[in-house]
Amino acid sequence: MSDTQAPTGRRTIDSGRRRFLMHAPVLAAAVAACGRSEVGRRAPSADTATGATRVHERPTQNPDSRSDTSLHHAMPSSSASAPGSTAAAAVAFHRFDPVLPPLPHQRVTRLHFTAREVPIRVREDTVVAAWTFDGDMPGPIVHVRQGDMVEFTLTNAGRIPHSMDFHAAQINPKTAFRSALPGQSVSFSFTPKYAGAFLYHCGTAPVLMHLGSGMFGAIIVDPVKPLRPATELVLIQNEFYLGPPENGISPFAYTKMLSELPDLLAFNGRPAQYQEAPIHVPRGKLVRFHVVNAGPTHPCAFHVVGGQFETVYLGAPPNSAIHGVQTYSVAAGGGMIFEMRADEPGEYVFVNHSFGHGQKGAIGTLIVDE
Ligand SMILES: [Cu+2]
Repeated sequence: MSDTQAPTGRRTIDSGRRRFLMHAPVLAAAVAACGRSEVGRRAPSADTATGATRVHERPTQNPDSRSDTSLHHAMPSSSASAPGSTAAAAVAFHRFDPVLPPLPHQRVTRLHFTAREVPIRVREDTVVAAWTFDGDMPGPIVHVRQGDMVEFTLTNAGRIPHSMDFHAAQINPKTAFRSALPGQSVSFSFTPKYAGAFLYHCGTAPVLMHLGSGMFGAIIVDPVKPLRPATELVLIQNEFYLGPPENGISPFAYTKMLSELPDLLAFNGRPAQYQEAPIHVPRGKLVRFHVVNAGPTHPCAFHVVGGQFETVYLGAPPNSAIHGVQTYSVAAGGGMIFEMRADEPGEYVFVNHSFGHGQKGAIGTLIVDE
């Protein structure tokens, strides 16, 4: 992240560049599908000096966001692959830190994310061709305060269009959530009106493909009056739909996404990573889970074995709280806040209690220390 601001402005589609991209067959299909609405729905004008086809920005339109409601998109069977020369063996595993970062001191948070397509090792034997914000899946955890301003810029360093959709924003999506073409940037600002745990994701068509390929993360919005002190964790569930590996790297598979039978699930992008390396919390102290479900399709029935939730905030805290809860389902595209404490030390497994999905990786261990 940085506070660099990139300008937005007129977008140019260079037909020569597009022809060049078409030489990579898998990528070409993704480019064609993702860029189709960009080209087909805007009136291009010929630039007689360069021969390029220029498309003028129309800030009141965002054809890409139609994918949220449209039903039919011709898509390739797999996503754009990572570069063929990238050896899967060189991609190292790293655990995703689940700890909520501290609130910034300033009242304006400036974020600059970069959209990139990179391979990520999600477990010892699996490297995926991810589409990412800032090179990881999930993207950076954002922590802000209700009523404070967020100034956001997305720069697209990828090879196909990408965009950003913050569920913490109330804003005209046709302008703010429009796609940035490769090499270009989009900027917008918003002020979160409600506290809560919110999803962010790429909204470029088809959203299923972009969200399902790794372009998601969480923005945690604190209420104006802080909640009780707690150990605060962020868990973002997602599903994996993978095609056969190419050069040891598994592409995401759009047709599998449509079939809704995931190969794997995970909290924070790596199946069962917190069983391999558990999360430690102190005995008798409050633990607050910010559970966000990136989906793209299935709910997350969040449960802690051996625990009960003192409080679950169904909507913006501190209101809409329910108490004494065993399991509560977080919808795809949703987020909820769960609070518990354990008085006995031990190993408490947290899980998606839709157990087929827990078994596929939506599971981890909380160790309550002496
Ligand atoms: Cu995208």
